[in-house]
Order: sequence, then C-alpha cells, then structure tokens
Amino acid sequence: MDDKTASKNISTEGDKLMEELIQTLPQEKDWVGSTLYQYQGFWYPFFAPKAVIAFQNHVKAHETDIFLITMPKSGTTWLKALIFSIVNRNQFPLTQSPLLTANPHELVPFIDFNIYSKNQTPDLENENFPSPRIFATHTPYGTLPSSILKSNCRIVYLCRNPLDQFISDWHFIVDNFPRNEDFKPFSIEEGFDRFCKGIHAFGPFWEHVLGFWKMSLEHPEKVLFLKYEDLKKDIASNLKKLADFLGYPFSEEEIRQGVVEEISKLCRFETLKTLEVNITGESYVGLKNSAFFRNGKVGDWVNFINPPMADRMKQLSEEKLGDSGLKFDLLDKEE
Ligand code: PAP
Repeated sequence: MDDKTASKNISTEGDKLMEELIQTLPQEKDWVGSTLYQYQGFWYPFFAPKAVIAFQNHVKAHETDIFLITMPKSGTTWLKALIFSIVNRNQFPLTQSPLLTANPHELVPFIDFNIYSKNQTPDLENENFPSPRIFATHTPYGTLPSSILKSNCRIVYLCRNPLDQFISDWHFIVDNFPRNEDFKPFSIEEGFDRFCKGIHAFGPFWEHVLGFWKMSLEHPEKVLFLKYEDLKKDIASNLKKLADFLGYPFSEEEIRQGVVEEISKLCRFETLKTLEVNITGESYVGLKNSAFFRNGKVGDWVNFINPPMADRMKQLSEEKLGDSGLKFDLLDKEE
C-alpha cells in the first residue's frame, strides 16, 4: 500500500471513530429541529463537533496569530471586517479594500467550520495564510486547544447582550436554515426557555462569556474582551484599543489623516450591508451574505420579547454574572 492510500485509510478510520464518538454525545434539538450535541459542557450544532475536535487535536498556533472569538451573532462579521482592516491597512488602501468586493467571512475564515471541517490536518503554513494569520471561532474557552492557550497569540473576544444575541440568532436560524419537516418548530417562547437553560448553539451563553471574561482579567495581554454595545457607542476609541492590543497601533499621522474614522466607516453596518457582494453574494455554506446583516441595532429585542421574558433574563443575568464584574445593560437601546 502506498503512503497516500495508507493515510487515506487512516483518515477514513479516524473519521469513523470520530463519528462513533460524536454519536455517544448527549443530543438535543435546536429551534428548527436539527441536532445539537453536547461536547465538553457546551451545545454544538450538528456540523460542528467533528471540526472542533480536529481543531483541538491538530492546530499549531503561531505567536503572531490572531483569534477572533465570539458567541454567534455577537458581531463576528463586524469584528472580522475591523481586524482585517487594521492589520492590512498598509497593504490595501482603504478605497481598494477587499472588503468592498468580498464578505468579511471570506477574508477571515472560521478555523473549525471552514478549515478543519474539510480536512482534519490542513496545511496552514503556506502563502494562503500570510502572517499574521487571522482566524475566527465560536469555540468556548474551556475547549480551546492547548497550543492556543500556551502560545503568545492574541485573542479578541466580542460579546453582545443576551437578549439581542438571542433575537439575532433566532432570526438567523429560523429565517435561513432548512427545517426538519418531521419537527414542529419551537415558538419563540419555547426557544427562549431553552436559551435560558443553556440549550442553544454554543450555549450556555453565560459560561461562554464568563470563560473569556475571566481569562481577560487574568491575562489582559492575551485576551481583549469587547462588547458590541460599546463598539456601537464609541467605535473610534475601541478601534484604537483594538489596534494597540494587536500590535498595530495607529500613528499620530494616521490619526490626523482620519484613518480611524475611515476604517470605522468602511466596516459599519450601513456600508457593508449595502455593498453589492453582501446583497447578492452567497457565503461559504450556501447562506446568502445578506443573512449576516439584519438590522444591526442595540435593543432590537424589545420588538420580540415580552416583559416577563425580559425580567427572567434580567434576573438570570444578575445570578450568573454575580460578582464577576461583568455587566450588560439590557435596557440599552439605539434609535
Ligand atoms: P455570525 O456569528 O454568524 O458570524 P454575527 O456577525 O456575529 O454572525 O452576527 C450578525 C449580527 O451582527 C446581526 O445582528 P442583528 O440580527 O441584530 O441585525 C447583524 O446585523 C450584525 N452586524 C453585521 N455586521 C455588522 C456591522 N458592521 N456593524 C454592526 N452590526 C453588524
């Protein structure tokens, strides 16, 4: 048997073992009837465990890598655009930014879903991944590969208040994902109840957020913790903070020339949403790019969540966050 056939056989055998392992994990249904698997304390959508396990087992972080980590629907697309622009600003003038013709998800891949889901031992050491490599993931803190934890690479974590995160995710899944025909879809009240119990993609929300919050307090040089609402309130100072943290600070000259404002403008919701590529394009998994741009507002939850549900979340939020020092202002609302 030649090496290629042998390694294919090993990988087929590995795939089989992995599939068998995944079938032993606890299972639940998501809001449209697809399977969620519980792995290391968190619920993963059906397509994720295999990719996440391969990522855990094989990734080798570089000191210069940047990992952008979020709960889904917390502003991942926005953060991808911002970090890509900061890091590549000397390579591409902003008027010719690749963001004008490509969706941020094409420029900054999810390391697990886009890369390790296709190949469990991908070659990430070639010119397709120039330094600094920028990767995204929704993987929770406790599941991060030790190679990432041990290296001096940077992690930027972005979260969003749980009511808006839930509503954004609800729309994303219910409006865009195929329904399991044999399944009676959950009402928004049932979906919310399961969210509060932690049964949703990459949930429990609180454990996800708190894992990175604590890590950012212990290792501020490694983890930058950001909130969507803060970026909305003051993008300029958060952009500077982000650039400093990543080791790409804006010079006085750049600040005078308005580079910070230009990046903010290029990456803002209204700009990205109205680009041709994001109106008509399709993303890597066959989803429309437009699915990543709904209305991008803080406080949109009031249009979908009734006061008793909001009270439940407020109470839960206080309980879970305890004296961690992390707070979400659930009444924050953008006009
Ligand atoms: P993902 O985790 O699946 O990649 P993500 O980008 O985190 O999704 O979330 C999409 C949310 O961010 C949407 O919120 P909404 O449903 O409340 O509208 C989307 O509109 C919002 N969003 C996308 N791009 C931007 C941006 N440039 N600025 C602000 N919000 C944005």
